[in-house]
Amino acid sequence: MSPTTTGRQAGQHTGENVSGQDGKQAGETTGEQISETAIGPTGERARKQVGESVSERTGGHAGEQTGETASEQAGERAGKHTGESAKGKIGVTSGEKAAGTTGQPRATASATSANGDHPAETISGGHLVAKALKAEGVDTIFTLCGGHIIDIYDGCVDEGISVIDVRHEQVAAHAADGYARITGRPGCAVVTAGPGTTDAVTGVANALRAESPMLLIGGQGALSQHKMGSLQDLPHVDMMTPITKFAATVPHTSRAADLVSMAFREAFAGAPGPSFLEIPRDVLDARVPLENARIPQSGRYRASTRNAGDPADVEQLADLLVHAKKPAILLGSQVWTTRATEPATELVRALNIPAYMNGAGRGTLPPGDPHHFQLSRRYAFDNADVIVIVGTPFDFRMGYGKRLSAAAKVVQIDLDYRTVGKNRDIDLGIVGDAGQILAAVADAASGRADNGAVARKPWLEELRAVEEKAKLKRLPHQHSDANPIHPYRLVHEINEFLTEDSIYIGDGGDIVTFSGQVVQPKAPGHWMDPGPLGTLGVGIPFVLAAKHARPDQEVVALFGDGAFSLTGWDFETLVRFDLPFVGIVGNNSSMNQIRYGQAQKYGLARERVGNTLGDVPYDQFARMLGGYGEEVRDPADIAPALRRARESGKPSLINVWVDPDAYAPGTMNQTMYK
Ligand SMILES: Cc1ncc(C[n+]2csc(CCOP(=O)(O)OP(=O)(O)O)c2C)c(N)n1
Ligand SMILES: [Mg+2]
Repeated sequence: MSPTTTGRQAGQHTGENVSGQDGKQAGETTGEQISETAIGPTGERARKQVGESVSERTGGHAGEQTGETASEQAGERAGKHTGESAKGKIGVTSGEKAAGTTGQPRATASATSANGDHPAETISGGHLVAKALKAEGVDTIFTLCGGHIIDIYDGCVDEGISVIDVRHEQVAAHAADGYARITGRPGCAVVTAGPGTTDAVTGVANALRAESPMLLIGGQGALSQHKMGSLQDLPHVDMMTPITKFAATVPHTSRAADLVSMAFREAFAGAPGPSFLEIPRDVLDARVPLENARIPQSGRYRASTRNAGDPADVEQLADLLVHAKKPAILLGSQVWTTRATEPATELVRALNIPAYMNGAGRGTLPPGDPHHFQLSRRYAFDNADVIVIVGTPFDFRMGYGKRLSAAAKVVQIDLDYRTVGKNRDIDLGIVGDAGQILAAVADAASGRADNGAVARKPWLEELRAVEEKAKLKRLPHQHSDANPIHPYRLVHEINEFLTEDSIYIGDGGDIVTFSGQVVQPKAPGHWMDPGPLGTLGVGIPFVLAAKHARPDQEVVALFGDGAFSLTGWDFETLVRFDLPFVGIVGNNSSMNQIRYGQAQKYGLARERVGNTLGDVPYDQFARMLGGYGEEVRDPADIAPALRRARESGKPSLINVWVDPDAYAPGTMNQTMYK
C-alpha cells in the first residue's frame, strides 16, 4: 500500500487507548482511603489525603521495621473515608494556565495548611523530597499521578515547585531529560510504582546515553508489605541499576532529602546522567521529627566537578595545534553540557581551526561563521593532520573512530574517563570539562609568537570549497516545487523559518535525517535530538520541557509521523498548560527509514512489512485537542502555514504530506548500522 498525496483520509488512527488509572479504585487494593479536606482561601480545591495506615518510624534500619506496629497518623485524621477515587490533583487544576511557566506554582498552600494537621516539628518524606529538589534549584517536576507518590506533590505545593502532569510516564522522563539539557539543572520526573516506573524506563535510558542529569523518583509498595505482593510492587532498583549512575531505595523517612542530594551528586559526577530513587509508600508518607531528618542545604552538599585536565597534557595539545597545518575540531554535546561555547569559539578563532559540531554541540558557532563547517566533515577527517574530538564518543555516529585519517594525530577530550580511547587509539587524551580545558589550551597557545593561524588559511579555503560544492548539489532539491513535496524542500523551509531565538527539536527517522543536513540552529542550546539511543518519541516531551523552561523562546519541532504517534497524546498537555510551539509533521504515512532498509534487503515486493502507517491528518488531531492545525500539500504553502502557526499563539501541527519515495542520503547509506 503506497500512500498517495491526494485523497489521504483520516480513519486510520491507531486506536491508541490511553488509561490514566492505576487499574484500581483507591481504597480497594491497598486499603488506600481518601478523605477530602478543602484547602485554600476559597476552599474550592479539594485536598485529597491518603488515609492509609502508615508506620511512623523514628529510627533503625529498614529491615528492622518489618512487622512494626503501624501508627495510623493519616488514618486517624482522615475521619470520613469515602473510598472514592481521587478526582483532583494537588496544586494542579487541569485547564488552568501553568503559572509554572512564569516560575510560579499554580497553587501554593498557605503556611498553616502545609502543616496544619500536624505538629510543626515533624515532616513527611514527600515534603523532605520537595525541600531537596528546591535546594538543587529544581522548580518543576514532570509526573503522572499515582497513590504511591502524592505526598511529593503536597511537598511541591509548599516549596513552590510546579507540577506538570502528563499522559504517559515516558513523556515525564523525557521531559525531565529535556529540562536538564535546557537549564543545566537536573530534571526531575516523579512516577508511581510498578507500571509507572517501567513506563519511564525508556526516558531514563535515553538520558543515560545522552549524558543528561535527571532524577527519576518512583513510588514503591510499603516496606511493611515488602515481598507480600503489594499493588504495583516490582524490583525497580534492580531494573534501573544498569541504566542509571545511581539507583537506591530510600530506607527511612529521615533520609529522603539526603538520598535525593546523593542522587544529584552522582548525576553530576563525570559525564552527567540519570539517577533513580524508589520511595516506599510508608517511608514517603510517614512523618519524622524535623531534627532527625538530614536536610542538605542549597550549595552545601556537593562540589563543582569541573576538572581542567592535566596541565602537561593541556600544554601538549596547545603545542600540537600551534604546529598543525590542517587541524580540525569536533565540538560534541559536552560543549553544551559544560556551557563551553565561549572558550570553544575563542580557541577556534584564535588558532584558525575549522569546527564541526554534533548533537547538542550544534549551534556553538552560528551558521555563516568563518569557522563553522558541516558538510565537509568526512573530507576534513580524511585529510587533517590533527583532529581534536571534544565531548563526543567514538560511537556509531563517528564510525567508532574508524573514519578518522590513520595518519592524523587524534586528541580526545571528555568528561568521562571511560570514553577516552574507547574503540580507537588516540595520541592524547584529556579527561575533564570541555570549557576549562579549551580555555586553558587557548591560554597556553596564546604565548606563542606565531600560533600558525595565518598558515592555516589555505586549509580553511580548501574545506570551504568542499562545503560549497556539497551545498550546491543539494540546492535543486531544497528549492524543488515537486508535488508530492520533497523532504529537502520542507526542511529548507523550516531552516529559513527559524529565528535566532528558535529552539529546534527533531523527532523522527528519515525526515529528521534530512533536517540534520539542512537545519542550522542559530545559537548554542537551540538543537535537541534524542542522542545516541535514537529514541523516537522525544519530540513532544522535549517541547514541553523547552517551552516550560524557556517560555519566552520559540520552540519549533519536526516530527516523523511514526515518531509523533509514540508520545503525541501529550500534545494535549501542551494545550492544557498553554505552551505554544510550531510543530511540523513530515508525513509519509510510513516508517520510512526502516522501510528503505527492508526494500534494499528484501526487494520492493517485500518492502511493506511492518512499516506502513495510516494517512493520519495530524492537523485535525491538533485541532481536536485545542491546538492550531493546517495541512500542506503544495510546497509554496509551507512558509505561510508555518507563519500562521507561529501567529496562532497555540500549540500547533502543520501536517505536511511529503514524498514517501524520497530518502535522505544518510538513510540510503545506512550509516547508523555501519
Ligand atoms: C522508540 C523507537 N522505536 C523504533 C525505532 C526504530 N526506528 C528508527 S527510524 C524509524 C521510522 C520512523 O518513522 P517516522 O518517524 O515516520 O520517520 P520517517 O523515517 O518516516 O521519516 C523507526 C521505527 C526507534 N529508533 N525508536
Ligand atoms: Mg514517516
